[in-house]
Amino acid sequence: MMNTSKDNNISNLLLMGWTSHFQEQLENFSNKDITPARVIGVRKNSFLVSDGNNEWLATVAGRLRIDTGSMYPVTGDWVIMNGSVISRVLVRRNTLSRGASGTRNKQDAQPQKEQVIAANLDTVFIVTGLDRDYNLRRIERYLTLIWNCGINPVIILTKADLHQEPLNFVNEVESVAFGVPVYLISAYEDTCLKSLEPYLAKGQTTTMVGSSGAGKSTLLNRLYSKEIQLTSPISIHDGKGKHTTTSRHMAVMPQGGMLIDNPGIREIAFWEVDKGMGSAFPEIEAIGKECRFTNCSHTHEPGCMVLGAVEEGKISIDRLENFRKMKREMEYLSDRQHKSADRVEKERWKDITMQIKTIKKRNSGFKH
Ligand SMILES: Nc1nc2c(ncn2[C@@H]2O[C@H](COP(=O)(O)OP(=O)(O)OP(=O)(O)O)[C@@H](O)[C@H]2O)c(=O)[nH]1
Ligand SMILES: [Mg+2]
Ligand SMILES: [Zn+2]
Repeated sequence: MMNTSKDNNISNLLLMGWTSHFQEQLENFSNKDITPARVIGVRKNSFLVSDGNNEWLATVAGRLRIDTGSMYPVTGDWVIMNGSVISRVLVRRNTLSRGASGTRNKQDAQPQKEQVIAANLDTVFIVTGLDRDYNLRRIERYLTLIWNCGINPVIILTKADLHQEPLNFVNEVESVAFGVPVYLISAYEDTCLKSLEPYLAKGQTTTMVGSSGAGKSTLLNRLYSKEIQLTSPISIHDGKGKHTTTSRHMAVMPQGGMLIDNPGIREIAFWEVDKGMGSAFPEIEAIGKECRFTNCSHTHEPGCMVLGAVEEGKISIDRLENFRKMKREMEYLSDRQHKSADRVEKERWKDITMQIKTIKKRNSGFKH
């Protein structure tokens, strides 16, 4: 059979991560002559899209802009194009989401809005520099965030060249990572970069999260073998990055897959509440099942097995404190999400009651 241009297009899409999940959504379109594309960059209201053959700039249809819900296109989204206008965002496989910063109010310590960092991901690299950026508790937070979103985390410890014995960090991180792969790399010395290649293979989409200055863009450049992203030194005063990367950009890598660079994250606020805690703190959850009280908060209760494990040195108190803090945040979020679901239900009943009233009125009018 001849290779038609349509077949060519599909094979290009497959390389970019197109799957049956997206193909099936096309079956619902009556017009069969449609162009799917992937959002590979977002800057305010302009989007860079690619069909694997060409890249072009796009805007969104007015309808999508009004409906500012979570279906506004983000980097990694698969969309339906109408020339240079995005007319539809296809249902996502997953999203890496967090609570948007700056959306808390006084009464509420938790964020009010979701921020989707990227969509349709296979892996998230947690990039940590082995300088002042290194922080076990922050790694635990990232793990919880990513597990909550149902995506696979991978931990990358970079700047290994700064230390004589960088393996000590790996051992420490592995003790809180519970089977999550940990890679020790140096973007300066190209150490172990080859071991990251499976995450960049054809059809794979990976995104990077981490603080500003962690070394995300430097890593992308090294893996790409070309300086495609700007980088800049961290401040000598506080060791923090300068927020060099300001937009989300997806690079189609020479290895065949896609790697998304992100701006440094200042604050890891949760949005999704799912299995994250259980996956990030499996030993606390397991020991916690043996506590005397089923809803034990592992703070002061008699017969608390978790506190016992801390006493015996099996669990560090810092780790337990981080667990408790996150648990409180999750409970609060889930509580609020249930409350708002209740509110929606109440409003629905209000509507129905109104409709019944109108019908009754109309009917009584007929009698006269
Ligand atoms: N010693 C050492 N320095 C590194 C390494 N990787 C990155 N750096 C340096 O760390 C600094 C910050 O790197 P960037 O890649 O700009 O960091 P980023 O994570 O992209 O930061 P933002 O874009 O601000 O979020 C730069 O000066 C890099 O040269 C490494 O492997 N070893
Ligand atoms: Mg950067
Ligand atoms: Zn307990």
